[in-house]
Amino acid sequence: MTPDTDTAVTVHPAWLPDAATAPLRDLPSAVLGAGPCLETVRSELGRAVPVPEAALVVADVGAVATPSDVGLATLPDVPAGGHAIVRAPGRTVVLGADGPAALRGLYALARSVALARLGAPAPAAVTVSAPEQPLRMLDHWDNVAVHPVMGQVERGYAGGSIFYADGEVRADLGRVRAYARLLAATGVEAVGINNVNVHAREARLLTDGLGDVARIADVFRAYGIRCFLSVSFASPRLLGGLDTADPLDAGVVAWWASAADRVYAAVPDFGGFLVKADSEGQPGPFAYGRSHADGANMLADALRPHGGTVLWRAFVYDHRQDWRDRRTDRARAAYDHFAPLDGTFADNVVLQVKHGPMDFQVREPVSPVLAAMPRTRLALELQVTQEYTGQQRHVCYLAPAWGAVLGFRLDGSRTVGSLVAAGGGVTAVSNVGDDPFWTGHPLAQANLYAFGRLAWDSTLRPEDILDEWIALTFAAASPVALTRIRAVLHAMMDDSWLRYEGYTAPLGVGFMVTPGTHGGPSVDGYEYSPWGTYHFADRDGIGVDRSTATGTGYAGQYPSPWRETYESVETCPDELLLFFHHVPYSHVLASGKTVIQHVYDSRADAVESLDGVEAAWESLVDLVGSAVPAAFDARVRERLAVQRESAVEWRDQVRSYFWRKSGVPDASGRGIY
Ligand code: GCW
Repeated sequence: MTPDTDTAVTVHPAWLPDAATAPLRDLPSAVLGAGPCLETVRSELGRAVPVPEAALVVADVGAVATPSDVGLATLPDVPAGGHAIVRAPGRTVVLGADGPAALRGLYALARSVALARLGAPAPAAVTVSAPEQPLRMLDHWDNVAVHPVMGQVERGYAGGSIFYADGEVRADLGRVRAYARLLAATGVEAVGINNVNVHAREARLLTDGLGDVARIADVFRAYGIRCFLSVSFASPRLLGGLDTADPLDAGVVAWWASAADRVYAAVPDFGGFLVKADSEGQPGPFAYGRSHADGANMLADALRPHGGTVLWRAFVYDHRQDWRDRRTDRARAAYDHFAPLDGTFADNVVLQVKHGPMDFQVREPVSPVLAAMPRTRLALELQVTQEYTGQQRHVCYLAPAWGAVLGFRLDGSRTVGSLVAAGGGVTAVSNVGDDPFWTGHPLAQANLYAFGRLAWDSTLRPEDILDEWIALTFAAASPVALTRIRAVLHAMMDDSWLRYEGYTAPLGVGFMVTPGTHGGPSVDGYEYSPWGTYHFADRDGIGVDRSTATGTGYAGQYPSPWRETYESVETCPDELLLFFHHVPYSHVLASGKTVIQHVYDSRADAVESLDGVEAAWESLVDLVGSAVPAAFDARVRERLAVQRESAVEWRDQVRSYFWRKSGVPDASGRGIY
């Protein structure tokens, strides 16, 4: 299934190497249906034959009048947005609800063929699959022009942008095509192609850049993926020459309506606008005394005639707070701003809410906003790019963290996955750049893969998703090699998120990172800053009192039973203890250890557990080369060495900091400075 690319660019095939797709391409096949995705199916497959001779039939169910059209006796039900795969004697039939779904069904078949090599049980004669989340989107924080501080990809750890180079949209979109193909195979169906911090050059994508946006959208369309643009709320002033961006101003309303008309003239299936407003310095409705609903609904009106959607971000807080002020709590901000607006957003507005109340930390409680707005369409926002989770230098497989969020019963009964599936879906910040391995660390590809799969089905187990990724990525390995690679990658990756948590900020307190870059340890880096991210460590204790009784009241934003669970030091889960409470170092955790001894032990244990990781990868030396380029192996080794160095730094700084602060010796007697 080699796509007909127009590119000279060579990239790693990630989870779609030839070996993973050859078993299907080698079959005589028939494809029924029209449109760009069915054309992609045709380009993926080999020899075309009439249906009666075909061993593989792929069809858009809309193009199928009778079962015999696809060589079957009966047709299965095909769910909206999904596919059915029928394995009849001598023939496999993939039926998609539409063109994109047929294409995704083809990739699902490739996945199941690959999994069979890992010994997965044979699939049933008919398997049916439908997406759990309507919206399954990746956001790119890519700038067209290189930003003086943030570079080309804000929080990017994989090189430059795949979309933009030299201040323009790339002439060769071959890498974008290869990316679209990979995403389609995970189930992702939308992308935001520019940074939510919209600078001057990027704002113009909405106007004079539309021809280029259309070129990008053409590429994604062939893979069933819609494009969104991040827009500046100040566009009427920046681009339209108006003297206001007031959402209730008639001139502003008219400007946005005609801007939307022009976008849809260029990109008929355009997804809509993604907006970061009144957040970290981005313009918004507050400047005009208007609410977020006023702002979002005005944009929604402009998009409505075309079927477009506004994705409005809830990441709104005071980033100029006074660290001396203990009553202001950044964690409260999204709820305080948005919960009172429930029921006031237009029906084509989706409020995009970060998974935690702070900012993509390695451990946070689930955002209470997700339970507080039953009359608003909501999307969960995750971060695949590893801003606070190792920056694609550390191995940190995030599927367990995301699975825990999606499966969390936030109102005591419904999971987060089901709450957002009701009207929105799941979005995430992409970790991809123009790096030959896409993601900097080759093993970080698994996070990109896992995001799409969890958006499709949040009940998938992280270790099973990893199996899929391994079976596909290493499809060229011999069965013996594959078994060994699988064992080693599970050992390296299954617990890598917990390992990363183990040597970084403890017990949910968060941050402790180098200001600006957010990489590497700096325990007090943000302690006296205006960003609202404090741990409040002193000689006696640490943590943030967010209880209702004595703290900021954040715990009271949760529905029962969580408000009670988090309110009390006794019932608050250990892993979130310092997020919700300020406790003495002598506080005893459920594990029986004191907080301070836990801080000492976990940092040291987590670094010691890296020995296993490096040794395990090295044991694969003769095996991985059969399935991936030698450079893959070299890159993994290089990153493992960097991870160790960084993890040691984390361990030593955090342990030494708390020893110096508290004067409490480490009972284990391990090195401290
Ligand atoms: O995590 C923070 C990042 C910013 C980012 C912001 C956001 C795009 O440090 O770089 O800005 O979140 O989500 O808007």
